[in-house]
Amino acid sequence: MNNKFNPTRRDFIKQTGKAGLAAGLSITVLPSWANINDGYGGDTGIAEEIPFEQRPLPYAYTDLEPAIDALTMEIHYSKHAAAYAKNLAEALKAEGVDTGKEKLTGLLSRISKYSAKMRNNGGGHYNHEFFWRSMRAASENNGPSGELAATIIHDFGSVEAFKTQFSDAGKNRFGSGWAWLVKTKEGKLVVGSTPNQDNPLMDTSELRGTPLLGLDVWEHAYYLKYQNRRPDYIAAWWKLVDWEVVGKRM
Ligand code: MN3
Repeated sequence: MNNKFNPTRRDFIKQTGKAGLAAGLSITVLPSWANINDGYGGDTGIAEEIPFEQRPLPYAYTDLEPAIDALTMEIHYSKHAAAYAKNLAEALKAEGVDTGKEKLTGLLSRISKYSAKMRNNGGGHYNHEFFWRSMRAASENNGPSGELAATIIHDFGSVEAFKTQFSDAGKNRFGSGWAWLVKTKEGKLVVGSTPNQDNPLMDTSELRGTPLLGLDVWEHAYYLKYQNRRPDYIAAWWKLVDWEVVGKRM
């Protein structure tokens, strides 16, 4: 197994701990990848910026068990997601995108001007990098807090009502796609879904806004363990959501 792509949690903490010391902090609340306010998602507002290359996972393949099994994580990350990153690199080169100047969120906000290959793989790469960092090892009593919880309750009625709506968006997405929680231009939280590897940053998408949480409901994300039982995968996945990251994104 390649260490570069399968960091242990200890390595991860060691790295981010160093970054925290370099920044004059005793400990980092969020690791360095969570520099979430340096990108501009076109007319959708400020969205989490993501590099054009695949980053190491912030946890080991085994860390999300039992909700997501290690083999699914390994194949999902090292085969499926790696292919999106590779194909995106090809499309960027073929279509003359200067990745020194362009940002992924900006490119996605003007995706209608690019090829289907750019759309599928630019979206695929962004969505997976976003997804990996929306999760952490499962914990009990996991839920939103603070301003995020208050806004969810304001916009959906309750946290449970929000989770039901989000789960339904994932269950009801026909074929392959994603369920999302987004913040609209007007500052309202909205749940929806996108087909294939589209996302709410794309100018081609019906659902527009700043993504706060995304769930991969492609069969490759759950089939080994859950087969056709997408609802069971979604129910188990809630235990993995890193609400701290979701709150920072808001
Ligand atoms: Mn996937």
